[in-house]
Amino acid sequence: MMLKTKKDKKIFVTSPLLPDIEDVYSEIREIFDSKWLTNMGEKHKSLELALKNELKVKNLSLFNNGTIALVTAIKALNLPYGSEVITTPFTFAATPHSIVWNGLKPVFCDIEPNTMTIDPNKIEELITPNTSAILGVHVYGFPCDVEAIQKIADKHGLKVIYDAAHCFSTEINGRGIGTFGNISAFSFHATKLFNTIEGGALTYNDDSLDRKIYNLRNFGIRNEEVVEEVGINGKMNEFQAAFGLLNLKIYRKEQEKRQKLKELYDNKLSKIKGIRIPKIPDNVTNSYQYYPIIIEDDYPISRNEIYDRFKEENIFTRKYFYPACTDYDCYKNDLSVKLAKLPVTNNLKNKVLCLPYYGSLEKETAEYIIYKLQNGMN
Ligand code: T4K
Repeated sequence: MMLKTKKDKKIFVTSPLLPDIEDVYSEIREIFDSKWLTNMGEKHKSLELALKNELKVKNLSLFNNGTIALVTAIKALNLPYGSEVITTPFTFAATPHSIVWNGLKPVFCDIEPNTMTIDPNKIEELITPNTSAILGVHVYGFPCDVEAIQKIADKHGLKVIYDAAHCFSTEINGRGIGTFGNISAFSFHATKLFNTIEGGALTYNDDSLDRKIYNLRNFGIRNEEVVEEVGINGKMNEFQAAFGLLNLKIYRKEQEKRQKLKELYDNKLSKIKGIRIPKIPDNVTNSYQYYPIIIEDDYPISRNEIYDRFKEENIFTRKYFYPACTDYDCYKNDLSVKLAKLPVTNNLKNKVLCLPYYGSLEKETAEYIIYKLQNGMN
């Protein structure tokens, strides 16, 4: 089997969801007419309201990107300076970096083998008198065990933050994913299912966090004469918000296409010896953000060899999340990182491969990817 397009076209792990360009022009025209480009304008207000409903959350604050949102979430909880935050090493760099940017210490906990999220059974042994919070990541859109984590947090008086970058629109038993824990941070980066080019949001149930988060996002400025807090500039601009309003109208269609692609991949790939497909729990709606597969030891070649062979054919799969955060130069020499027991992470980081996964991926390309995997990449 040959892929017709393989020589002249690069196939990436994702392709951004783009609204109709004519609709974008008309949004830009409105922004030009209004001469209001940023600082919580009309588009910003509309998107905040629309997303609050879409994500079924009580409070939502937009941000200029997911990382600044996460940094601000941690800051808003007033955790004691230098305290420890238990988190996962199986995530994007932004997660532990946000902890460190707050003057706190990430303590890495191993993950659960199916959902690849922080393993609640391994959290308690890491709690010390210096622990202040747990930061879980709903990685690839698989939710953390939110109930078990909340129980541990309540027992030990800890705050809970969720990095929800991968699970736009996910619900657990009909409840918006952004309503669990104290605060959740979403990313609306171009590579995310729902994107505002760059962007993000915080969601939270506690109304009293509203003023704090508003301040932290806007230099701490309350009005022309009052600066209440040492805030940062986390504001989303009107162009980003307009892009989001348009993508909000079309992301469900994109999810439907990805659902079909998932069915195609699932049907064929689940029958291949040596390939495991992690399963999303039945009570959870899928965000359709990533399509990770696990290359087990009984597959004829390794995950890295598969990655290299696809690359030779202009198909760029991704090894999210290899290296694990505990392998980064900036973390690996810390004594607690050296001593951390992370067998599941260290196994899975060498086995996960994210396949191209987006609505406009041609069926022929998906079938070619399947065919190659069925034939040991020969
Ligand atoms: N927490 C978690 C768990 C996250 O995964 C992320 C971000 C964050 C927090 C932080 O949120 P943000 O501050 O980013 O809002 C990408 C994204 O840049 C990053 O947002 C994302 N996670 C991460 C998992 O993936 P890279 O280094 O893989 O990006 P890059 O440039 O290699 O893009 C991946 C592929 O996407 C490319 O091969 C081609 C395609 N692509 C990319 C862009 C930017 C396009 O087709 N068009 C584009 O415009 O990090």
